[in-house]
Parts: sequence; C-alpha cells; structure tokens
Amino acid sequence: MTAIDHAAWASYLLAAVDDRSAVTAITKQLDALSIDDAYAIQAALLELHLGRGDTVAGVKLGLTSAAKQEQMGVTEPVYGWVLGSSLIDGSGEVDLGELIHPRCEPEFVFVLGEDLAGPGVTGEDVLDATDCVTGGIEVIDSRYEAFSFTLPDVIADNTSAARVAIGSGAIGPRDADLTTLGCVFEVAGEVVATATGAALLGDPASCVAMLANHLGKHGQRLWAGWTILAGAPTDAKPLGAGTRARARYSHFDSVSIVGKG
Ligand code: OOG
Ligand code: MG
Repeated sequence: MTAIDHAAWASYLLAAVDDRSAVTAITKQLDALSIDDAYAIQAALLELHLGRGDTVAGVKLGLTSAAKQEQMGVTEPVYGWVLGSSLIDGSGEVDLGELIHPRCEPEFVFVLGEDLAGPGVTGEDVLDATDCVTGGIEVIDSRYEAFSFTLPDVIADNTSAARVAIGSGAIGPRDADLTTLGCVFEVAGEVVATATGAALLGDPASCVAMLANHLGKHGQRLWAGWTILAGAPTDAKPLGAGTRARARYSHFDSVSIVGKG
C-alpha cells in the first residue's frame, strides 16, 4: 500500500475552501484512509491555515449527539480546530459568498481557565478547569459534495468547521447542572429543534474530557483561555440568504446569526 500524502490532501481541502466549491470525498479516491491518517491530514491543514497567519482559538467536538450522528450517518465523535478567523462578530452576519453550502447548529461552549492534559481527564476535571460555560451557534460547511462523508473524510476536513458565534451571559461551570441546560433552536422564526445538555453523550463535560484525552494521545493539550465547542445537541439546518437562526438557552443569552448573500 502506498503511503498517504497528508500535505497533498490538506492542500486539496484548502483549495475547496478557497474556491468555495465542493470536492469529491477523499475515501472515494483511496482504497483506505485510517483515522490516524485522517487526523494527520487535519494537522497538515491546520499548518496551512497557520501559515496564512490564522490562529487557534480553541477546539471542537462534533457528532457527540444522537441527532447529529443520525443526520450525518457517522456514529463516532470527531475533534477539530476552531480557527481565530472563524469567529463571527457581534453583528451575527455570515457572508455566504465565502462558503459552499453552510448549515447552522446550536453549541454548548466551554471557556477554559486552566490547561487540561489527557490521559485520564474526567468530567469533574473539566469542571475544575473551566472558567465559564455559554451558548453559541456553529456554522459548518463540509468541503465535500452533497455534504456527504465517512468518518475519516470529516476528520480530514477539520470536522466541517467554518464559522462560530459565541454568545454572552456565560455561567460558572457549577452554577447549573449542565445536563439539564435547555436549548430551543429557531430558524426563520420557527422552532426547529429542542435539546438539553444531556443530548451530548449524557453530559457535555464528559465530551470535553474525551477531547482532552484524545489530544493527550497526540501529545497535545487544551490550553487555558481556549474556547471549546462540545458539539451540537440538535441536527443542523441550512443557512440561506436572509435566514436568521437563533438559539435560545435556559441559562445563557440567546445567540443569533443571519446569512448574508
Ligand atoms: C460534522 C461536524 C459536526 C457537531 O457539532 O456535531 C459538528 C458535520 O456535521 O458536518 O460540528
Ligand atoms: Mg458543531
């Protein structure tokens, strides 16, 4: 078997971002793509972004809820990078001209006050290290045709990360039971989904622990100050021109974005 050229596949995916044009899934072009190779492509892609002057604002989990796993047909959580350039400003405006076929989804967001390094990190360790928890909306934009992929494809593609709005009104990590935090997701004024924190594999803090333990295996850690997306508790909805999406949370301020195109 020939070795996978991680840098070449990273360039392939970055070109899709630059061209705003979906590309054929990598696994449709190879006999096999291992999870380790997929994360190696993701790492090479991050290097390309950093080489252009981007920064790491944090890390994200994906596919941590049954709703998301069923929507995407992938049954394992994934981990990716949150780039500084992906943060949506207070206007909530998302320039659709920069994206391929964006979808939006609510997110539970952790801001770390201390570093967390796996292995052996637990949900309690996550609460100890967390400065605050808040709500957000992530805009995902798979670089693959028809938003269709297998587990290694979506890992290589930095878990479809594109943009994210981080909300205000954060609470302390032990100010509420994170499993019962509520989220009402509205698109174009209609309630399209509802969920609680427990939708994230039973407990959002345990999801962040999984992330810290995953990074530990790669000799990396979660750094104090980083923003961590624990994953969408509902399925994602298309973000079209003029579409306003709003996530209303039981314990944080509402977060609102609008597609501009
Ligand atoms: C993968 C990204 C998943 C989440 O919160 O579950 C994700 C995708 O659905 O394209 O960000
Ligand atoms: Mg997400």
